[in-house]
Amino acid sequence: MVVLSKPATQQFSKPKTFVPLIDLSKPDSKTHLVKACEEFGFFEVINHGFPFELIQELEAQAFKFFSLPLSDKLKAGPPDPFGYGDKKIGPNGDVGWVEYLLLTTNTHSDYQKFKSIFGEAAENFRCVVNEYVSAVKKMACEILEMLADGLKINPRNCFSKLLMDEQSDSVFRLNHYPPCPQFPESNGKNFIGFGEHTDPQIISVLRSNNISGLQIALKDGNWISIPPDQNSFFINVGDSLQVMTNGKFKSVRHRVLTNGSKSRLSMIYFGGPPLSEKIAPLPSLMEGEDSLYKEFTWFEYKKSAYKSRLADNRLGLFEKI
Ligand code: GA4
Repeated sequence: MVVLSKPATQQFSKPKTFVPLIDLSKPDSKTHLVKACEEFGFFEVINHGFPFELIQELEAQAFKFFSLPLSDKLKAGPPDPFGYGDKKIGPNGDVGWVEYLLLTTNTHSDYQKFKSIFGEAAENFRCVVNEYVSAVKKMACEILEMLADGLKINPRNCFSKLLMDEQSDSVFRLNHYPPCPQFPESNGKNFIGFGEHTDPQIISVLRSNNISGLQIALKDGNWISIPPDQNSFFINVGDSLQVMTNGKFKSVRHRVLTNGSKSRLSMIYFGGPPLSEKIAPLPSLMEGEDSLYKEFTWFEYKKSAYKSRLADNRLGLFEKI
């Protein structure tokens, strides 16, 4: 009998860019992860083992949804807080050249909205989303555990347990940036697809098709463009992780610019804690330091975030003076 050996997992390497590129298959990646969170609050990961078929499947479903007539898509809205949204972002007057689906990760309260337009296919759409979300949550938890190792914190699930909790208040988002016509008032500059902001949660895991647009702000306030890569995932430190590390990790300000001719599609998992969770620096990271932040629960932070404008410095309200 011939026993066929499994093909070795394909390894990828990429030319170096400005943004930290972390190969998750390397034994020293935890040190690089910590450094990236301290310096940028942002990094790109490769060799993550995420099933590519799942990405393709979800991308196909998402494009199918976004290519429906607007009148149909609006039936799946408004995003209050889950459902379809067009141009309006959040409840306080922010707008962008984007349409999106905001989805829950652990309940199915958005299901009825899709049933009305997708009919039987709603079931399949939700199944693909659920599979993607459980795989991306697994990756987010592995990264958070590597970060805990890199910071030498015990137990290593101190961050990941918040995402694993049944009550975890996580969100999943599909963003579609249609090609944006050049408006005379834009003076040749790109329009804003999604305005600058930080993410309130613990960690965000983004994957996009090969279309550029994502930018992050450096500590000096300069914006840099992140070259897209459909095989990579891009990770953001969120406000809550900044607080839990007492400011050692930076919640990164980011935004998306539109493209004149091509559609950009991104899928983002925002890993959040349960609503009742106290968000405070981990004692083992304080080493005699005082907390830089007032005490608050995720519920309180979220409530305050939803009163803010996208570009606001939301954490500012919770900093000790
Ligand atoms: C930013 C991160 C996530 O996309 C999001 C966004 C939310 C929304 O689009 O409804 C918010 C924004 C995000 C932060 C401030 C508030 C809330 C829009 C807005 C103006 C889903 C989230 O959790 O916070």
